[in-house]
Amino acid sequence: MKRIVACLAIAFTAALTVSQAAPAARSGPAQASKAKTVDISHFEFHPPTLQVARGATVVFSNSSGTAHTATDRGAFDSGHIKPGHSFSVRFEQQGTFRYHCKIHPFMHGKIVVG
Ligand SMILES: [Cu+2]
Repeated sequence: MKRIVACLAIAFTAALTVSQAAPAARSGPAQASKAKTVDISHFEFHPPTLQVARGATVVFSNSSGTAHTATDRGAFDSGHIKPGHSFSVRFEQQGTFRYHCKIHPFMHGKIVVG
């Protein structure tokens, strides 16, 4: 089963790297690099606020029946994530990333990288 990851959006800043569940090749201080998932359903991001460790990959998984985006202007933009598809972003810098869906601007979420 081939997993299609929508990686159309290229990271716009050096802070983020778009990847497909890339295993951390780097050694060094134990940095959590597990993938955490934001589920997109019912026109909401679940959970609306997700806390992750620096270096973590967040997978935006669209389990709804319509396309959505996960967009943080200036940081990352998934482009349209079709139903059943997902998009991954690796967060390599601390901070709070507020994102929304460009198709449904009332959809908001937040990734807190600590
Ligand atoms: Cu949407």
